[in-house]
Amino acid sequence: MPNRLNAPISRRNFLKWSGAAAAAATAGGRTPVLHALVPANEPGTASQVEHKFSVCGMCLNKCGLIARVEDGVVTKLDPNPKFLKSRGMLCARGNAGVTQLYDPDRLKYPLLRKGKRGEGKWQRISWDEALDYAADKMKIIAEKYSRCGMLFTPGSDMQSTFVHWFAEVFGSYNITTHESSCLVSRNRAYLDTFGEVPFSDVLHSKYIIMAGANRFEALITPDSIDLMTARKNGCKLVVLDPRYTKTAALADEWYPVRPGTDMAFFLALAHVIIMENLYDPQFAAEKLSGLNELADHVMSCTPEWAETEGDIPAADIRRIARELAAAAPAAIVYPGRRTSDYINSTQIRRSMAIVNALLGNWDQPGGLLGARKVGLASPELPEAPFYEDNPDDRLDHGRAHMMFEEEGSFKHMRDAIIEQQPYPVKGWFVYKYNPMQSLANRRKTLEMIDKLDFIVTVDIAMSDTAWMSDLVLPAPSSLERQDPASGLQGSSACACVVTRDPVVPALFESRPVFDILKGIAGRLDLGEYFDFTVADYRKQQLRKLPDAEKALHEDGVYYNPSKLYGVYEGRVYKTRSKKIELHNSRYADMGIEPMPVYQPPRQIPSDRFRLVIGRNAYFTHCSTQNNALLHELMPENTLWIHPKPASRLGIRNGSTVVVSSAAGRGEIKAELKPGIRKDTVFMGSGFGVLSTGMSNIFGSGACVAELLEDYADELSGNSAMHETFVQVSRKGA
Ligand SMILES: Nc1nc2c(c(=O)[nH]1)N[C@H]1C(S)=C(S)[C@@H](COP(=O)(O)OP(=O)(O)OC[C@H]3O[C@@H](n4cnc5c(=O)[nH]c(N)nc54)[C@H](O)[C@@H]3O)O[C@H]1N2
Ligand SMILES: Nc1nc2c(c(=O)[nH]1)N[C@H]1C(S)=C(S)[C@@H](COP(=O)(O)OP(=O)(O)OC[C@H]3O[C@@H](n4cnc5c(=O)[nH]c(N)nc54)[C@H](O)[C@@H]3O)O[C@H]1N2
Ligand code: SF4
Ligand SMILES: [Mo]
Repeated sequence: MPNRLNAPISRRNFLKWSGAAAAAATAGGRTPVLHALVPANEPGTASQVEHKFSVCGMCLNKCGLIARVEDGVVTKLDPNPKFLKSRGMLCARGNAGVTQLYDPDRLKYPLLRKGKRGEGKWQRISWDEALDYAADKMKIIAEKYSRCGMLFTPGSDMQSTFVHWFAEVFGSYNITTHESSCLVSRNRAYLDTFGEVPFSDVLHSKYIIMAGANRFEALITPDSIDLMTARKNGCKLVVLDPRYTKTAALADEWYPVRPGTDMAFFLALAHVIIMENLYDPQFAAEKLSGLNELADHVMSCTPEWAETEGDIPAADIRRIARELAAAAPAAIVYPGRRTSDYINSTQIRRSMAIVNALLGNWDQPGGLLGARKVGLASPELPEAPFYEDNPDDRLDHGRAHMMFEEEGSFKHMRDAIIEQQPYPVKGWFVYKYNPMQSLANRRKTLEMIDKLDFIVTVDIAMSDTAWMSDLVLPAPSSLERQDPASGLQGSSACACVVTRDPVVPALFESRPVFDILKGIAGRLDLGEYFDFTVADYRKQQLRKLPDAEKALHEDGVYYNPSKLYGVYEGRVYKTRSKKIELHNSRYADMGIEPMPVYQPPRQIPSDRFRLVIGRNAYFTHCSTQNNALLHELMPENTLWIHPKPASRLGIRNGSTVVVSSAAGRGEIKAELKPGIRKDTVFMGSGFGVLSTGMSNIFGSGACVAELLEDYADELSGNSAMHETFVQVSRKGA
């Protein structure tokens, strides 16, 4: 019998609400969870209402919020109007933060696996037992396989810095984050062109090309909101996407580009801009390196050629190039964020960066801006110990040409663990990360898990990764913990500092990862490296910002005023040539194409479709599908398919279809969408879960991580999740 995990909870105060919340959540009413949380006051007694600042933790944007706390219960979250990055917005997911806090499916106490991995048999244990167990296992692994025998994977979070610090003092450099399933190709491309990763001054832009990004559903503040304001102010928006997204729907022009061919479009834009002399010659002479080489390179990349590759009409490409150049420098090829899509994603994004370079938009209003200094100081921590018996390199070293040293690639790390080459890794510490759902090829993740002796997951819910672990530790949600300070950037909106203090005390037996790591460090004789509190750490971070504590207390955010444009006046770019590199000589030295060379994507076999992935506005990756409020908006995922091929296959709207790839198989309902290319299908993530601890969604939809093959970007090692071809058939056909 699977363990449902919503067994009685320990905090007496909470009992009077949680039972009602659980009933409401499973009944699936529209707002009863929130109503159920409001305590029933005795007639005539007024409730005590407090308002507390915090920062939303429902996704990575960290929007400022004000929590309304009534008699110790959070009843509503409102946006913090002084928080410029989100422009006074809290999205649907942000509002559903209350439901996350009081979710009956939350993990409540430490659990030790009893049966086989994935069988769902758990034993409740005490924190002392849990920390002893974790420390013992890690000690055995360090002794047997070296300290690098432990892998650490912190997710995107304000406390993740402590996981990095723990890995360092424990002595393992095998640490990867979500970044190698997310944005490392974009970062690589812009670092290797401009010397840094830019922000987009969307608000002041006059012309934006958005390719492979969906800002009105995949929310990035302030860009999503600024794009709306910019549009009202006359900014033109051109979207390239094989599907008709909400962003496409709100654009001036939408082109259902053939997936994987964007580089042809951007090389053609460069062709027109150079051949028609539409760039600023002074900017080019002063700031660009390799213009002649680029001119030769794009000579044959005509709009007519690009049309045959990407299905975007040549006349439109030529017109767009001219319009874009006329709007420059307040014109942007939007750099995007998730670029875990193709095996040549770094070079695709390089072609986009190169067009930005030709627009002369760097450091200009309405263009691309370099990062500003927020002013946080690095806390002074003791020097981490050095362990002589460690291997020379990270486990995934050398598996891609240009991986980031400190990040590596989780896809390659997983392969290396399966192969046990060049050395065995046997333990895994997972924090706020769910690769069983977010990493392509779930079967391979299971294969990796089979090779491991010990897995510990720290999460708020029984994610699929927790489900496969040996030890599961309950963490408080973002509203219940004290976090370090975090510096945020966001185009022209801000360079600011935020932090968190508990809005309500931590529920159940949950403990912040800082306390968990400190507890394990103490048991491993590494206690001296964790001889501080989160408050001490934060104080040190803020030591160079004398006004910050007061501002954080009074406004919930601290701004460090800094120059916005013209920051690069008199400065050199952080590249080898000290200029913007259209031609990258470092690449040439390494045997990598110094300029993006177009490679047509692999042909889709006639009986298959290309599977593409992406988000909608109410789910964060794979972590909010089970949230009672958001679950109502989309109770399961579907397969978007064009009506023409659907009719050929006898598939109707709502038919259950079988989707299969070289990696796996799934059953899912079809959603007929005229706004998707006929050769492409789309699937959202986070469903088809293995964990019965996700009570709202268990048994619903299909798992896209099961279907995706694990290709990788050759340069950055980023996951390449748009390279999978699938067969689709009506179930029972
Ligand atoms: N609501 C919500 N907002 C989020 C997140 C979330 O989970 N939920 N996550 C945050 C994070 S971590 C990230 S990285 C960002 C991601 O932000 P984005 O990168 O903007 O988001 P995606 O939804 O992955 O959008 C990729 C789009 O590319 C399209 N596409 C696929 N193949 C091609 C192609 O070959 N060419 C072109 N031109 N388009 C193609 C897909 O159809 C999809 O619409 O969103 C952030 N914001
Ligand atoms: N199919 C598919 N795969 C993708 C993507 C996609 O669009 N489609 N997008 C890719 C991208 S861009 C990214 S960034 C990655 C994201 O990949 P992940 O980081 O793995 O995704 P999340 O859903 O954010 O998973 C976070 C985990 O953190 C837990 N969690 C949430 N809040 C807290 C908290 O306060 N404390 C703790 N301890 N745990 C918490 C959640 O329960 C969940 O298990 O996925 C990548 N993979
Ligand atoms: S975009 Fe939405 S979910 Fe993300 S931090 Fe902001 S309010 Fe929260
Ligand atoms: Mo991401």
